[in-house]
Amino acid sequence: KKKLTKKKRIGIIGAGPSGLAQIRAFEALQNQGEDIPEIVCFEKQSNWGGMWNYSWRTGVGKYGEPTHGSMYKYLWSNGPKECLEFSDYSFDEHFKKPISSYPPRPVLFDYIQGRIKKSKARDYIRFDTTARWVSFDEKAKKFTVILDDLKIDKTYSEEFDYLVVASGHFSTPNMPYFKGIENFPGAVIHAHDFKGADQFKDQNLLLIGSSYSAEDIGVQCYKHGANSVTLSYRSNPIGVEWPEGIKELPLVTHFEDDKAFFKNGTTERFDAVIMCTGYQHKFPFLPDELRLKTKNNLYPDHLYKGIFFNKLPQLIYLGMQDQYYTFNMFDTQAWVARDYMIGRLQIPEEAERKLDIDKWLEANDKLETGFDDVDFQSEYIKDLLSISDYPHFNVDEVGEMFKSWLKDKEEDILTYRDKTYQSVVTGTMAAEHHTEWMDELDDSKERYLYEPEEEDILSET
Ligand code: FAD
Ligand code: NA0
Repeated sequence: KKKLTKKKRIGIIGAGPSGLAQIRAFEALQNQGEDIPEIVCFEKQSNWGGMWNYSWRTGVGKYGEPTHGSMYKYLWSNGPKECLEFSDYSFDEHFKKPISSYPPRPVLFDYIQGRIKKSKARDYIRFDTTARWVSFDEKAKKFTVILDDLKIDKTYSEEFDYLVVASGHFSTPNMPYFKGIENFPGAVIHAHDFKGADQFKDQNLLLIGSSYSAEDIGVQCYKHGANSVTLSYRSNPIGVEWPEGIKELPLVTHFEDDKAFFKNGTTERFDAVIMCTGYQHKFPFLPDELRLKTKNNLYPDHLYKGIFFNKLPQLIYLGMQDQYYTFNMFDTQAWVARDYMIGRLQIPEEAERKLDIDKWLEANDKLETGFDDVDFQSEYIKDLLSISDYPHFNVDEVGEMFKSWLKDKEEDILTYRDKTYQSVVTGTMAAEHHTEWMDELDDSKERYLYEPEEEDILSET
C-alpha cells in the first residue's frame, strides 16, 4: 500500500479513442510485467468512445453539459477501415471474419471497445465527470484538476504529475453569420446538431462548407431522399462529379427570407440550412497559458512531436491534429506519451524542441494537395513509431491506401464505399458488403454482420 502513494499520478481528460489509447498503452506495459503509474481518466459522458458513442441529444446533455457528439445516424466510415486498424488488435481478431472496408458507426464503435472490454480499462474511468478547471503549481510541479461529479452534483479536486488532454476537437461548432439568416424561416443548424437525414426528406437543402461534413451530410441527405442538395464553398469546391440533385455554388452573400444569394449572382429558395463550417479547438477547462490555440491543421504549433505542450511537456495533448490517420495515430501518440511519462523516453530541451516543431511547421506550410497531406501525416507517424514500441505497421502501404481512397472518391462519390482494401496488419482482404452502399439504408451492426447465405441455408433445412 505504501508503494502506491509514491506512484506518479496521471490524469486523462476524455475517454474517446485518444484517451482510451492512453489507457491501453499503459495496460500494454503492465502486460509486460512492468509497474504502471496511477491512472485516472475523466469522461463527462456516461460511456466511453467519444464521438463514436452516438447521442440523440442536441444542445446540452442530461446534466446540462454541452453535448459532445457530432456523429449522426447512417454514418459510415469515410475512409477504409484498413487505414485506421489498431496494429495490436486487428479487425480479424475482433470480428473473426473478413468484413467490408467501410463499416457503419456502430460496427466501428464495437471494434474500438473490443480490446479494452477484455481488460480493466473501465476501472480507470470516472464517467459523468467533467474536468472543470486545471492549474499548475510551478513549485510542486503538479497539476490540480477541479472536477464535477455530475451525477451527485459535487465539485472536488485532484492532483496529478502529468495531464493528458484527450477531449477531442470536433465538438464545438464554428458558426459563421450571414446577413439576413436571422429571418430564414426553416431550420438553421450546425453539422454538430445534424442527427440524420430523416427530417430533411423531400426538402431543398443548403449546406455551407466544402469539407468532410458538407460532403458526407450532402451525400447522406441525397441518399435518404432530400429533394435537392446545394453545397456552398468559401475557398474551393469539393469538385467531384456530383449526381443530378447535388451541386456546388460559391459562397452565400446573404439571405432574404428563404432565399439565398450567392457570389456568382445565383439566387435560390431553400427549406433548411446546415452549416458544415467546421469546429473550434475549445478547452474551457484550461487557463490561457496551458491552452492549445490552433486552427484545424495537420501540425498544430506549440506541440513537440504533435503531443507535448512545449512550454510544459508534462501537459500532453492527444489527437489534436486534423486527421487522415485516426485510431492508429492516437495509439502511436499514446505509446510515445506513455514512455515519456514513465521516464523511458528522454526529450530534448525547450529550444531544441522548438527547432523540431518549426521543421514540421515549415513542411506543413508547403503542403498543397491531398497526396501531400497524406505523405506528411505518414512521415509524422513514422517519426513517432521510430521512438516507441507500438507494434510497427507498414505506414507507406497505408499512405498508398489513403491515396487510392482519394482517387476512388474523385471517381465516384456515391460508390467509393463499395471498394475493398487489404489489411497491413493481417494481410486479410476485406469482404464485399452484401448490399451496395447506395442501397443500404440500415446502418445497424446486426444488419451489417448478417450473412444472407447462412440465412438461406437455414431456411432450406
Ligand atoms: P473524441 O472522440 O471527440 O473524444 C473526446 C472525449 O472527451 C469525449 O468522450 C468527450 O465527452 C470527452 N470530454 C470532452 N471534454 C471533457 C471534459 N471537460 N471533461 C471530461 N470529458 C471531456 N474518424 C475516422 O477515423 N473515421 C470516420 O469515419 C470519422 N467520422 C467522423 C465523423 C464526424 C461527424 C466527426 C466529427 C468526426 C469523425 N471522425 C472519424 C474523427 C473522430 O473525431 C475520431 O475518429 C475520434 O473520435 C477522435 O478521438 P478523440 O478521443 O481524440 O476525441
Ligand atoms: P468538417 O468538414 O466538419 O470535418 C471535421 C469547412 O468549413 C471548410 O470547407 C471551410 O472552408 C468551411 N468554413 C469555415 N468557416 C467558413 C465560413 N465562415 N464560411 C464558409 N465556409 C466556412 O470540418 P473541416 O475543418 O474539415 O472543414 C471546415 C472532421 O469531421 C473531419 O476530420 C472529418 O474526418 C470528420 N467527419 C467525418 C465524416 C465521416 O466519416 C463526416 C463528417 C465529418 P475553407 O474556406 O476554410 O476551405 C462520414
